Amino acid sequence: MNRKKSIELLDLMYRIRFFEERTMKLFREGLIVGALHHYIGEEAIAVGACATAEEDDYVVSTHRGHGHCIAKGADLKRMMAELMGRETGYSKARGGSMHIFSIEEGLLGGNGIVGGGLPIALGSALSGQYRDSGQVTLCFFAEGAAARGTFHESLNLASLWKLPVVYICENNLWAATTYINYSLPIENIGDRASAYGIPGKVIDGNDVEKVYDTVDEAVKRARAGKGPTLIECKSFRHHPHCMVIPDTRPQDEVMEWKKKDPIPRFEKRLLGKKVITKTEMEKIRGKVNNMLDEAEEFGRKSSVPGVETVAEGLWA
Ligand SMILES: Cc1ncc(C[n+]2csc(CCOP(=O)(O)OP(=O)(O)O)c2C)c(N)n1
Repeated sequence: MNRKKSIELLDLMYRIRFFEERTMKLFREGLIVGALHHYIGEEAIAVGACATAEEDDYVVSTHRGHGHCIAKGADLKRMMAELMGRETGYSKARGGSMHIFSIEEGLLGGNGIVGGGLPIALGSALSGQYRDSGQVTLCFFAEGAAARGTFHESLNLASLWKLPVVYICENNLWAATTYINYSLPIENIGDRASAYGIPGKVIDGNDVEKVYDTVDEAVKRARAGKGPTLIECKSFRHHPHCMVIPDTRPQDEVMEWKKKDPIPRFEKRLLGKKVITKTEMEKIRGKVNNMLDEAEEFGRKSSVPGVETVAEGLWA
């Protein structure tokens, strides 16, 4: 991976991490309401995967979707405004954290329904194939969704029709408060690929370069008309399921995974290879912090939609 690309990936990982930290602060201040699921600890997956996509490729996200949106190029100001319930937000405050949608950026939305994104990705992949547009769909979901029927139905059809879609399973081991052993009888979700006759990979989801290389190969395969790939990325979220649920996970497990934090790990690798200096890193962090200051300010200054607009966007 060249220097420019490496720095771009690090920059995006900072954007996600700092965005998430800022939203925690705003939630505590009461400026963000509703469910807020943080992606901290999993940044390498969204960033590595989305960096392989073209601008007009599609991304289908989840309830834990801020990282996917930022990695695909969403505007931090409009995202923050959406979370703060302002009219300048991506969905004019109709969606909030879980429903950031932007067709211009190829973001086909987060989803409050676990496994709800899989059939949507099937549709967008079919659309890309039908129009012969060359567009690929990246479909993110987590291990909880791999136990749903939508997973089977989607992968079955996608394989049968050789649709241009890459399935990226973010396995963070816990579905809310349920440990993976209670809901899945196998260790690797990636192994299920063979049941659909497609390639399956099981990778370290905290290694951004590994994610990039693996998804890149799958995207090229999909674009060449050879069909889907299932990629399981092993990772962990650093924080509880969402802001209003206390952490029920063993704290020693959380501490162990924090040692594998994808950001310091990538920083260390880049410093070791002399791709970047500590001063340059500080500079990027400063820039991202400023962007977040601006996003917060934008949200604070934007108005809440007027009650007279409540029916806008609804079909009569
Ligand atoms: C169909 C459905 N069932 C249950 C829920 C409640 N719920 C919300 S998030 C969640 C856990 C999801 O776990 P996973 O898919 O592994 O994603 P993670 O939160 O770990 O990223 C559950 C059960 C839901 N939103 N949708």
